[in-house]
Amino acid sequence: SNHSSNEASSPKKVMVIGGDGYCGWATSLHLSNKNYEVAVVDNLVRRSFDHQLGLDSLTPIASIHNRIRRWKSLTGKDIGLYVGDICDFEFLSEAFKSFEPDAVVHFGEQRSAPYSMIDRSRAVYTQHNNVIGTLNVLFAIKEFGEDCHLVKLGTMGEYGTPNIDIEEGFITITHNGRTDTLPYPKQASSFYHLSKVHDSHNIAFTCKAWGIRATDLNQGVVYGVKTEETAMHEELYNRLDYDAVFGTALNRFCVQAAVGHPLTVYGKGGQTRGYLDIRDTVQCIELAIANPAQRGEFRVFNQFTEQFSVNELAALVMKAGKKLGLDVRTVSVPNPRVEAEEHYYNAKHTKLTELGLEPHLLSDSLLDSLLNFAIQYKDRVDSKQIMPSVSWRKIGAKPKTVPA
Ligand code: NAD
Ligand code: USQ
Repeated sequence: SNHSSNEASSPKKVMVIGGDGYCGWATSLHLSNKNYEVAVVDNLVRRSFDHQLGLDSLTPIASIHNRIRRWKSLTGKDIGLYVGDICDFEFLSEAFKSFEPDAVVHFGEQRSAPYSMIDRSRAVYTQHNNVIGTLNVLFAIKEFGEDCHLVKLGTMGEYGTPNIDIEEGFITITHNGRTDTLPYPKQASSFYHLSKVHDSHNIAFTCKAWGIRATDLNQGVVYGVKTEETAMHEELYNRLDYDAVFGTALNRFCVQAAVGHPLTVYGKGGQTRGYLDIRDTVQCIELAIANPAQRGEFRVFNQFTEQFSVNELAALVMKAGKKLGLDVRTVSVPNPRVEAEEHYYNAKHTKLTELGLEPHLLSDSLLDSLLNFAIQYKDRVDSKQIMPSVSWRKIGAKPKTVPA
């Protein structure tokens, strides 16, 4: 088949691995809405982590089958579905040969840092699932679709918090009178974040060795729940995690504010990260697909729109909560992680803007709507899931079989 990127007649086929997850579901609908031909590949393991740990999304979510049926009935558009594990190469090969993607967006990993730090078996699972899954995707592209563009979700956490500016993937260094542009140093701080570093190395190598075309998206922390497409119907609603294992900072703070739980600032709260609205996640993926990397090119984009410290986020949520009549307080929780709590942070993020990203910046109105959403569903909140229980220092080889 013809994979040329400027073919106007037939729509581009995009395989979304991890398409049942938080970022992946929103992206699948967005691309389908934009007339890409979409197929979701997912083994639904994220839903089984909920069962394993006794967690649930704030929002009730429909099964992947009902999600796809509802989308078809509302828009007339088909989304393909391949349920299976990408660590199973035979399954992945069949999906590749049957769908023949022009681009693969790979979200399908274990993405929680705390989950990867529960015990040895979760650490090993995370690195096996993520590293082997990505290797299999690279082999599938080489075997079945050499021209296919890999759009891989990485993380800003690959860089850690160095005391110099963070560049987009590469840094030019002059050493002993010679100059080279080299991969930016990686200092990840969980077995999860490290899995992304290992992925980046494997992808960079196969771009060089086999001529794979790849974009590594070093995404910051995502917040928000609604996109244009997921808001169309309750059965299209996205998941929203607020628990201490899968919930991320700003989403957690909004849910905490809604139920009157003090905002859980870990340690000193000076931890600064890049953040973006989920509506910008879907936009960034679309931009990366529409402007593919060249054959043999390993491209790195830093995918976030603004940086905030945890204290700044807490202050913003307190202020927005006050407007809605909520009494929001903050509590300093002993930091369960090992990370710098006061540090320099200045990360470049210009490449996606140059491709046309129009960011939805964090504003009062967004916070109002996220808070109102959390208030609407607050009866579903299990307050026992809010305080952190996974310790970076106490992780051991002994399996944790009982939820903490
Ligand atoms: P998620 O857990 O909600 O979704 C991941 C999906 O991948 C799940 O549906 C899961 O079932 C599936 N999956 C996992 N392993 C698989 C396998 N071996 N085979 C098939 N499917 C598999 O996570 P998310 O929040 O949507 O994150 C998606 C990606 O974006 C991840 O790679 C994550 O590291 C990255 N990311 C997320 C954030 C964030 O704030 N959520 C920030 C930066 C980067
Ligand atoms: N934090 C708090 N209180 C909380 C939750 C978090 O102070 O209640 C702090 C953490 O200690 C950390 C920061 O907030 O310093 C961010 O933590 P997070 O849980 O929001 O995000 P993180 O663990 O980094 O992971 C999330 C996603 C992951 C993605 C990453 C992007 O789960 O998949 O890779 O964001 S980044 O942070 O840029 O590496």
